[in-house]
Amino acid sequence: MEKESNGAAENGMKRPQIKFTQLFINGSFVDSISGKKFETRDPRTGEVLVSVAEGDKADVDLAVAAARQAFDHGKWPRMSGYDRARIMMRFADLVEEHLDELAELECLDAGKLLFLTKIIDLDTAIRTLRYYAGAADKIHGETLKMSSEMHGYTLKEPIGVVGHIIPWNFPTIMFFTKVAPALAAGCTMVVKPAEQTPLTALYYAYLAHKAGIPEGVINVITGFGTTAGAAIASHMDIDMVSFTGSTAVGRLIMEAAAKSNLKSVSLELGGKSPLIIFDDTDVDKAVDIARDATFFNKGEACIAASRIFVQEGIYGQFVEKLAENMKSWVVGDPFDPRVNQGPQVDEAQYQKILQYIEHGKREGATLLTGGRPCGKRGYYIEPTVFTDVKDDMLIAKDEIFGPVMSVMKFKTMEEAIERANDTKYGLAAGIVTKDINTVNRLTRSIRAGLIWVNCYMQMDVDCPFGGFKMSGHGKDSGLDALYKYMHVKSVVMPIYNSPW
Ligand code: TXE
Repeated sequence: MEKESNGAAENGMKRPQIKFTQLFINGSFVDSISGKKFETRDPRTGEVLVSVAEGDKADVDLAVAAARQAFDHGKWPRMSGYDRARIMMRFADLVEEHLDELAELECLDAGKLLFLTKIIDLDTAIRTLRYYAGAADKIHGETLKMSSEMHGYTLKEPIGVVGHIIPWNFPTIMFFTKVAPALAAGCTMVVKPAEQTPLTALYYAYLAHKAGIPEGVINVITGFGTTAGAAIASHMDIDMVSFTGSTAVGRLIMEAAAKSNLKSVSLELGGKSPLIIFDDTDVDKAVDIARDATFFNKGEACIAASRIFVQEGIYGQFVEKLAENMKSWVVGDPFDPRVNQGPQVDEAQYQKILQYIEHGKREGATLLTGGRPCGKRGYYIEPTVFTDVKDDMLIAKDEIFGPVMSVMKFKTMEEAIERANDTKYGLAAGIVTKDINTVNRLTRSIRAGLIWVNCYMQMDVDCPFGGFKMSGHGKDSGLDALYKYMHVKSVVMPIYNSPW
């Protein structure tokens, strides 16, 4: 592993201008009612970037009132799908026009690699808007034959005011994955970005307004989970909460929904996804797949493959090649195109990951690479690979959410299936093999919402995304996500004029 980190970081300190730091409510940027602000930091240095308005319950109330008014009496839900689509297309064009600046802002706030943020995160944002714009005028129900005297039809209607609570690992993708289908459905919304990464969401609110999305349809409240987030989850005037984050907070959100107005809840939570590599595979390719599946986005991905099961026939070779491969992995300034891995998002995540690494060492796993913080400042961690990991070790059970890989050995397919499923999570899984029978058996036996075969992390806008078990329920992306923001209403009438 090479360390570019702080030499490059110190010389090339990029700082895009930060234009928006206030809450966005009812079409305007405003300070929080309390006047409070919080700091967001540059993960490369830990230094404060800027102070942002700290919204809490009172601001959420204002934002919900605006969204409620826009839903109950405004144009957006009543507009034709075609007109909504045209505005969403303009929104996508504006994001495209500002792509470079937005990507820089995202990297500055989240420590993500700049070149990947442009071609993955921003590209996904634009395509997500265009995909759901394309769906906005194709929403229709069904005709029901019913009995001989009655017939009917269903109407698909927007669910109402939606609260989107999103995390910090993919701030842009999460924003559009939640907002775009809800817009297409005709909903209005309040978005709460994560406190670690509030900046791009405010910029998107500005662009949405500029594109012609009416006042009150998108409101953005920056602030903390226990105040602003909790106020959204328990709000009596919000019809649905769509949440991505930790399993612990997902549970709190369901609880708050149950105790308030029984709002609908969609949860995309944590994971501990297995990648199963069979003997019959090309070991070099398997190493590449495993490396990217674990270390992409510095391991801050809910779908990261954090349990790598390798069949015993190639285990030794795999471990050897992986150690060799990791020597060219570069940690450093995410603005530098030669870098593979930037800093973790904040001090809390950085400390959490380092604690897990220490746990792994104490539990007796073999440290193959990494295992330490790196760089003179900022939240950089060496890409860490543990081998000879046992299923009952903490590093094999908990979601670490950092650049830490656990490699385990297995003998048979049956054993691999059982061990892969032996987790409370069920978000994603990967299989690497040349045998189609193995593929068919495993894709049907593994309990996870998304299974990759001979690849990993490949996604597209039309691919439903969401987990089983304690990884949550409800899908983001694809048409499933559009329908989750809609109610089905049934209308029934007599076929012939009734006699009375
Ligand atoms: O998550 P939180 P954190 C996992 C990952 C990570 C861990 C902790 O393992 O290390 O969670 O990260 C808002 N009511 N994931 O603490 O707290 C919060 O403000 C309402 C996996 O950052 O779940 C933020 O906007 N909202 C995950 C969002 O929830 C609350 C991505 C996520 O924060 C709230 C992120 C409350 N009581 C973390 N408390 C994934 N699935 O990709 C917090 N929030």
